[in-house]
Amino acid sequence: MKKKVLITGITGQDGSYLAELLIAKNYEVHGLVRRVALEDETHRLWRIQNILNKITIHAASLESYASIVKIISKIKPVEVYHLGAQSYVSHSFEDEFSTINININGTHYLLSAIKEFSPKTKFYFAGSSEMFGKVREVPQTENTPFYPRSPYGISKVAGFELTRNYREAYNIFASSGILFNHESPRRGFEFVTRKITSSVARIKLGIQKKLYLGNIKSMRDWGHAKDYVYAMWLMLQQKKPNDFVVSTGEHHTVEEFAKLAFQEVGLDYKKYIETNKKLIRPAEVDTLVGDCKKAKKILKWKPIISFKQMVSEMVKEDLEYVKKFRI
Ligand code: NDP
Ligand code: GDR
Repeated sequence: MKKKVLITGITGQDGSYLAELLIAKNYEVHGLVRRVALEDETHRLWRIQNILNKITIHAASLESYASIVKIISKIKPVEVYHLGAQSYVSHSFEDEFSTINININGTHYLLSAIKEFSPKTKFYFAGSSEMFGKVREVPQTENTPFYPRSPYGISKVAGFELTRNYREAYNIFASSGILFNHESPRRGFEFVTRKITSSVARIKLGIQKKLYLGNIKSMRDWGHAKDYVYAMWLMLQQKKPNDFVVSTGEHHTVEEFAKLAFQEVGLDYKKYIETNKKLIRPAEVDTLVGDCKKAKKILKWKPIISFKQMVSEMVKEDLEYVKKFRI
């Protein structure tokens, strides 16, 4: 019999890659999807269109304990990957309350439902480098103290602590990945990398003139989502639950990303980029770079796709996308 797995956030960047990985590994894949998304399949389910006939979708809400209990007790999954979240840091300043509500309660409800109705289920929590925020040391490891700088970061610290507490207090197999930024052609358009690569494509094709950005000196440790979902799966295949930093160990500024992306199409980024103060966050996280020694040693994981390859892939796919849809 196939192993059953539940993914929250299956319609997102990571959820879609993880679902493909788990289908290939012969799991029976279930996804929690909110009803609003099901009502607008073309726009909201685009990342999983090609696998819709291979997965089972459950309409539910991370805001409702009752709906989560229903799914967990019905499926009793072997593994749960909890990726569903309000994941856009900027938006978390605009809507603190719903970010905190969805991100913390959603995690809490899942952990509680697992404890009560399926205690053997292994649980993965999508922690984030945003938990390090105003970094206490460079590079950041599993032992670096947290100092979140946004409602999003705060919600992820709470989720991380809940996950640890369920592991220690109730013996649940609950692990957290502390994942640094990871991107792909499936990244949401609001994040800086996709904003840049889609703008590069539109500028190259003559349908956009300028690209407005906020803090271009900000540094991120950018990896590829495909590599990172594999690390999530590895975490739940271990004998014991644990927390792992997943990163490349390399960091680049937003400006460097833009320079490379424009170079891909033979353009000089300086001619097209302008900064806009409105895009600067109330509190910024300037320098994130992770040390993933522990993941390398215990999970035998390492990133495969390089920064350059990733930027190139994103620009190429956006050129195709813009040519096709002219948007
Ligand atoms: P995305 O923003 O692409 O996907 C987020 C997912 O969460 C979507 O499926 C979305 O559904 C779902 N979601 C949002 N709100 C709700 C809600 N109220 N109820 C149910 N589902 C909801 O994120 P990523 O795939 O990039 O990230 C996956 C997880 O990993 C997130 O938790 C994120 O915070 C975390 N993370 C991401 C990193 C990255 O660099 N990508 C790094 C570190 C952590 P819908 O399609 O309906 O909007
Ligand atoms: P981040 O990603 O906040 O790191 O969170 P994002 O791509 O939004 O920002 C990265 C950096 O770029 C700077 N920046 C801009 N950002 C956006 N979105 N738009 C702009 O125009 C712009 N100009 C400059 C930002 O200030 C920031 O410093 C992502 C999300 O996936 C989280 O869910 C995840 O937890 C973290 O990565 C790790």
